[in-house]
Amino acid sequence: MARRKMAAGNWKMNGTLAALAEVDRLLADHPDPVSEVVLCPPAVLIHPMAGRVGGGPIAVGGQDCHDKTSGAHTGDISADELRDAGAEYVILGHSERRTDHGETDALVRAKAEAALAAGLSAIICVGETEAQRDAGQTLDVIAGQLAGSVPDGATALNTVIAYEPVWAIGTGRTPTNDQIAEVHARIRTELAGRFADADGFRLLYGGSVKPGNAAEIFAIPDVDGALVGGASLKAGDFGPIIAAL
Ligand code: G2H
Repeated sequence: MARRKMAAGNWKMNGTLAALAEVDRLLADHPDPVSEVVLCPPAVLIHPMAGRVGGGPIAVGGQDCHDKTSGAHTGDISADELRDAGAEYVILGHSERRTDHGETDALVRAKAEAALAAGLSAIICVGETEAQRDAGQTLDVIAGQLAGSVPDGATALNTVIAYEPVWAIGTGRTPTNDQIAEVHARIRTELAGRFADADGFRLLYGGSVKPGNAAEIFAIPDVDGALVGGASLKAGDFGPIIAAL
C-alpha cells in the first residue's frame, strides 16, 4: 500500500505568537509540498496557527490531550477542544509526557481513544531508554508499548506511529540505520498482528532529525517520515527536511 510521507514538527514548549512568522516562511518556501506536513505547537498557539495555515498544505496538531471529554481537570485540554481550535492531529505518549507526567501505556491508549472519537488523528510515540537498549530489551519494549498504547480503533487513516528512542531525543545522537530499520520492521509486524490495514500505517522516526541526516533516514525501509523537535522550530531547518521526504 502506498503511504504518503509525513513530516511532523513538535515544537514542545517553545514559541510565542512571534514564532508564527516561521510558519509564514515555511509556507512561502514550500507552498505545495508533496508530503503531509503537520506542526504541533504549544496549545495556546494552535488556534492562531490554524488560522494562519487554514485551507493550506500544513495541518496543525496538539502535543497531548486528556482522556475525558470535559470536566474538572485543571490545566488539561480535551481532544474536542483541540479539534475546536483547529487541530487535526495530536501527539500522544511522547517520552517527555511518559517521563515528566508518569503517563502509562494504558493512559496513552485512553487518550488515543478520546482523540479518535473526537475526529483527530493520533501520532502515538514509542521508544526505548538507553538502559533498555543496553540490556537488549528494545524490541520487547516497543512491542509492549504498541500493545498497550495503540487502541483497537486505530486504522492507517487515523493513527501514525512514531519511533523515538529516548536516548536520541534532543541529544544529537541518532541510532544506526540498521537499528532504525530493525525497530520499524518490528513495529510493522506488531501492527500486522492486530490490524488488517497495518501496511498502510505511517511509521515516523524521531530523535535529532536534522537537515543533514534527514535524507539518509528517509531512505531506510519502513520509515515514512519524521517527528522533528528542535529542527522544526525554524523554517530554514524544517523546510529542507520536508524537501528531503
Ligand atoms: C524527539 C524529537 C521530536 P528532537 O522528541 O519529538 O525531538 O528532534 O529535538 O530530538
